[in-house]
Amino acid sequence: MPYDVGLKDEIISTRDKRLLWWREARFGLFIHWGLYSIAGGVWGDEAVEGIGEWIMFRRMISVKEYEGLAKLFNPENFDAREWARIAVEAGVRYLAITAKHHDGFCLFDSEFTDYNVVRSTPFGRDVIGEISRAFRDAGIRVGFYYSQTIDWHHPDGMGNEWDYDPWAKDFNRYFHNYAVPQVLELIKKYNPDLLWFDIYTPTYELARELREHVYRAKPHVVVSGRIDPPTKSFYLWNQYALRNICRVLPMFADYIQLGDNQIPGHVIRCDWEVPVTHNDTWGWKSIDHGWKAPGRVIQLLITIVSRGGNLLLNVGPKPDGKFPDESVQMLREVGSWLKRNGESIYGAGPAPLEVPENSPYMLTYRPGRLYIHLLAWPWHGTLKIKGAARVFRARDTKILSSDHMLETSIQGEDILIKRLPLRPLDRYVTVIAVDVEPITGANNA
Ligand code: JFZ
Repeated sequence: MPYDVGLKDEIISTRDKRLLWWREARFGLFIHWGLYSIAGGVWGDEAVEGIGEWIMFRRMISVKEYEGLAKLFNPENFDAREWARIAVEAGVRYLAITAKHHDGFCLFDSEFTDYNVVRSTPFGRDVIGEISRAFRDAGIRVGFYYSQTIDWHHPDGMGNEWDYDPWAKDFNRYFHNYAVPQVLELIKKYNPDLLWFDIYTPTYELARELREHVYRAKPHVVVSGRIDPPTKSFYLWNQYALRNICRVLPMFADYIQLGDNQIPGHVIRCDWEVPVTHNDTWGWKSIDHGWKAPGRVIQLLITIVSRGGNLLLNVGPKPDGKFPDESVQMLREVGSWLKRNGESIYGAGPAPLEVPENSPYMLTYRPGRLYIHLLAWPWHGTLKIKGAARVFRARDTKILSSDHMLETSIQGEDILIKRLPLRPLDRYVTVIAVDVEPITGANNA
């Protein structure tokens, strides 16, 4: 069916306006919570390998048996306002929470299935509704993760061939009569700022149809990269293609979604985001203790923003509704660093300057100000920013979090930062802010 060229042009021409808040935000909170959180990576007293939310698939648990978890969903410690308070303290600017993951269980009161938190659990409360209100009241943009293709519960969804006969499946019926109506239901009921689709839409036509439905329902909702058809993955996993990814992606989305925990080794000068786990699973696993230290998360945030992207950092709440203590502590530390240095992250992006391999610093930039993030301390008191004098004239220079003024000078094509204190001023990453004037016509990015 020929597509509506006018609508395509309108969707693409309004993308920049839609992304204004998202480009400023830079740091989002991902939450994976559902029936898999009750299993916690264990089934039949046996630890199950891999990411926790895939337990139904890994053990090919029957729909009937897995549905039994719904009877156990009663998170007595769940408090959406507590989650929102932790998120504010962490300095996140937007949220993406699993409204429906691949297991098909809905954390919202859907009229299209009783397999949801309100109608099928002793808890009986509309989690997505409570979360949406609490986070919006806290000033955080609200987004929903929605699995539009894989659905191990629905007979026509993709991915469950152990309960259902693949010959009998009708995916188009699933997509048109269930997935798209549920997405529109989420928009109508909860008014999200972002829809985070996963893991792809099978064909160009279906991806285009879903994009058009969403745009018509709410033009300014931001749509993540995994609405795009599966060919998008070919570009993600080829290093040469990744360098040129802005030529082809996003297709129907508003920004590119890299692979899970995929940190590019170079700047990508268009809109992209990477989802990152705190440990090694998205959904809670009681046996996964591989927590990233706060300093590691801060360095990941700096790396991602310095290469042009957004960090979507995940928390997998426990079955009782509490965030893991390790996640609360990490988020508190990241938030305290952002309170001191957030100007170098929020609304910042890559500098018009290549950073040599293995540099002891990373750069972010906004017009008029260059931010130097020190990964290793220059103990001799002087720091060389390679090639910077080709691009900028340096003016006032200071330690961002303390206003401690520093001196600069030019050495060939480099800018030298001098009179650095004898030891790092920040327990994680000290940031230097350099007021700069671009040298017209110069850019060696
Ligand atoms: C998907 C989900 O299957 C997973 O459970 C989790 O929600 C994660 C955030 O998203 O996993 C993916 C999807 C896409 C890629 C990798 C893992 N990819 O494109 O490389």
